[in-house]
Amino acid sequence: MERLSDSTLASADGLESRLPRVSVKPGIVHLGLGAFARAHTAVFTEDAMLASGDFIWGIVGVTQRSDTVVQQLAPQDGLFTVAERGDNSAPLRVISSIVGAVSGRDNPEKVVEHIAAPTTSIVTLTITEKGYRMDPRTGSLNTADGQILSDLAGNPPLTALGQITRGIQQRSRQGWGPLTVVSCDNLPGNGELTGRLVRAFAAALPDDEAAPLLAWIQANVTFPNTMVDRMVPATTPGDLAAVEHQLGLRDEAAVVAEPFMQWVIEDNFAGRRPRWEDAGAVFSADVAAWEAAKLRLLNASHSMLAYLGLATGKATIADAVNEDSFLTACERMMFDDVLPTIHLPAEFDAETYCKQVLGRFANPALGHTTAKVGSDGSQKIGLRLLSTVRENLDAGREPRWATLAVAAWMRHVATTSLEDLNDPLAGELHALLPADHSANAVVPALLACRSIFDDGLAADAGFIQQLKHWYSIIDEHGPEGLRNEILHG
Ligand code: CS2
Repeated sequence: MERLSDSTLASADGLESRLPRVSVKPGIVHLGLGAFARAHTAVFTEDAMLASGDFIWGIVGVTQRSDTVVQQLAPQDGLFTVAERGDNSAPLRVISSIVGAVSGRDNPEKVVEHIAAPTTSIVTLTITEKGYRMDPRTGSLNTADGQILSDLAGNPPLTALGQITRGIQQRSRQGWGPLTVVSCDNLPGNGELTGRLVRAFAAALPDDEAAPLLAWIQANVTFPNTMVDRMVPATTPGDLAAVEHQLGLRDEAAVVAEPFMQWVIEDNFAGRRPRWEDAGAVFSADVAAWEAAKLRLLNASHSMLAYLGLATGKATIADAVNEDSFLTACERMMFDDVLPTIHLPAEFDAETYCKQVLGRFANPALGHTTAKVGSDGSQKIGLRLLSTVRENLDAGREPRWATLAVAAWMRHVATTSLEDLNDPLAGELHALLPADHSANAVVPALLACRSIFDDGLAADAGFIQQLKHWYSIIDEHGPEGLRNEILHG
């Protein structure tokens, strides 16, 4: 079967590239060219270009650790399809906003050059939580990270933070214009955080480099906060075959996604930007509240379903949420534990939001696996669950449901082999695990992980007791016992 490309698409029936490809010029560098970026940022940017007729926002995408996506997109001239799954899905669509793809691992200097280029005004990033190389204890850059140290020493930068900061440095030396760095990851205050990490990287350079660079960043670079939302499972061989059947061409870079997508952005741009609002993005001054609500309601419930599902043999999030006790646990966490602790954005109807989120989880066509959502737990549970736990404990309340999710994560860590535990801290977590995998042994052992739990949480008697309770229910009483405890305990 022929590959999707500009020339094969032109001669195929039916689908076409909506953008006039020869007119599209690069204006954005995107770090982290995974499935989410292709199904979200690339689609919003294409729609903004189509709506405004301003074609200077082509995306140069950069892969981080593996060059697979570059290999997939290169023979396809950057084209790929988005296949929506579920009720109200739009027809299959070819996206053509990616005008170049670079392997950051193999060509870090090219990445720096692209960020420094005078035509680039924006860097967007979807590098996942672990890509930020943050020290969870300080909330700042982990300057003990070997890769960060190597980037600071002046080697071709392999971390996103190194690439961005070196790109800005080159820009400042060449006197090019301002730059806006737009984080699109699920982190509270993602823009502020990125700014803090970039400044920390710059400050750690030798004095004669640090001072002018920090001054230039202060005057020329902004870091708006954003909230992104779209569920994008990993593409399967079956998905690729279905796209091929429909398209009549082979697309190795196809992505599948739910029909829903949302982007809330703070209007804090240092220079020009695409008219993303014409593509449905919302500009808001209250992005931090949007992000907190999304992380602690949607992502926290997603993680809860993933670990409860993994404990009871449910392969997908839809399977997990179809278990009525797990649905109940999510609702109780949202209403009893989360909503009392967050400040909601104006015009945010919590009841409608939670209902819509749970409906989206139940999408039977999406195939979002519990294994995928459950990956990188060490990077996610602090932001999604432990903030809720901490704030309830501080207010004298018992966060029963958020604690269930944390206990289910602990059980997942304790019952998954080191090779199978998909987590950057897998080694550290396994080293902490005792030989005995009972609640009394595992809970204190994992609470000792200071990259996740602070001293206060690790010493809270009520939290420890509740964790042991839920852990032993999952561990000893099986799916029926768990169900009973959630519904009638
Ligand atoms: C998920 C998110 O994998 C995960 O951790 O919770 O990727 C989730 O699908 C998105 O944030 C939805 O916007």
